[in-house]
Amino acid sequence: MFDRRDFPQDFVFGAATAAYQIEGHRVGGAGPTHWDSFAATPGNVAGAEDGASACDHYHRWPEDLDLLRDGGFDAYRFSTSWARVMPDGKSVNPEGLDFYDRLVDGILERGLAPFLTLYHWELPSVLADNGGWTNRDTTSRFGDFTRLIAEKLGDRVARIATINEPWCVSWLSHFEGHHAPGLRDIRAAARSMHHIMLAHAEGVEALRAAGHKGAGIVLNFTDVQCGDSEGGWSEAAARTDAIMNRWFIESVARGEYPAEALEGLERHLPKGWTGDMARIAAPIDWLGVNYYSRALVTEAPEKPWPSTGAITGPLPKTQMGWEVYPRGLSSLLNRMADDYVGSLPIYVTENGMAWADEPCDGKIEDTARIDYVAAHLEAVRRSLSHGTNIKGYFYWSLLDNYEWSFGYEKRFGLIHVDFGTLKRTPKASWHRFRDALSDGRR
Ligand code: IFM
Repeated sequence: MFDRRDFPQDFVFGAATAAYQIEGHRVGGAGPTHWDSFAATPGNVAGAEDGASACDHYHRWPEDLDLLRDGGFDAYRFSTSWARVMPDGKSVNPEGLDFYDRLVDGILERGLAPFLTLYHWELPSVLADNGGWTNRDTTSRFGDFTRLIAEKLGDRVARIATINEPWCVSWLSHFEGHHAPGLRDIRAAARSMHHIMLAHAEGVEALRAAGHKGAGIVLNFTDVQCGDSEGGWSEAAARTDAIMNRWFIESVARGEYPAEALEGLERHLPKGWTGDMARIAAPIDWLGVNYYSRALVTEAPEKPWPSTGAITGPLPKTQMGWEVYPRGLSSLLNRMADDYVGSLPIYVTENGMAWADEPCDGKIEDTARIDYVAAHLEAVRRSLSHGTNIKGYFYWSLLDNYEWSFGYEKRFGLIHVDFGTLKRTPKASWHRFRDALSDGRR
């Protein structure tokens, strides 16, 4: 079982959310996003559900922040919706900006540290109409958005991440078609993979220009393994690792894209891309690591590049069908430090599991989640003993919420949300965190 006292004094425990997944997008003058139209297209999202009402955090944020504070947490990771703040991608919606202003004050008033993510996927529709992340101009617009947020909130938010999970924004959304805009096109994928990293560069530059000293990025990593031979490595695994993991960390840490990914993507990249790499590799102040599971990859020579397939592993799975594999977290954290970022502070910015939680006599006994967290925190401890400079752990997610193309069925929260009444009920895992964090509070 986990306990705050088993971690360094300054180790931060938090929980994470994202704007579109919890706020309720139809209120407060927010503009349409590419997720609204993606969800309205039959077959894309379970039940064609969207983020229009979500958890109504827009109105209920004081109650949600109270639950975070009462759970003994130190920090809150949230995101700012671009389409709420700049509904047409250009002009400012003062109501949207004020919402985040009050939210940040509310976080601070409760003694929590705000960790802000600028882009967690709700691209304003007008920018999507112009090609979204396949269009270089979107990266400059992202710079404008960053400047606005930095100016309004930068004085009170010590850590600001530019992009959440660029692999999901680009490959998953433009090659695999699982997320908005739902494309399955290798050229669009390659361009968006480069432009999302360039947007990160624009974001860091805007933060620096505003004098901000806590710029970071949140990357999602999967422990890629060879599915054809246990414990082995293969070219298919190397290609997948290059596309899922190395593309993003190597561009930030070294200003390079891996050869195993360029072999299929280079011919589709925008002209002059190499000229952007030094900007992408500008120093950052911290790295966010999101981790959920491993991937078992097979060779699939019958398919076009990257000619890979996947197999389902034998380990116990979460409601998402993802294997529970805590060992992958320690090896990825150590890999980040050993191969890429050295002693740069690393935060586990997301880790958590979905489970089909339903209240029984007013209680939710999510012991599987408690075990999941304990095993992953143990993995973090192993990395700390290895010498990796991990400064915090954020559970995903504070609340059950809109799980993108899965709609509202997959429940990741420490707090159950009844999507009919919007009633919040803390699960046993929230109580477990409270016991672990409140004792020995600094
Ligand atoms: O819900 C998502 C989140 O928006 C980004 N990281 C993964 C989570 C679970 O799928």
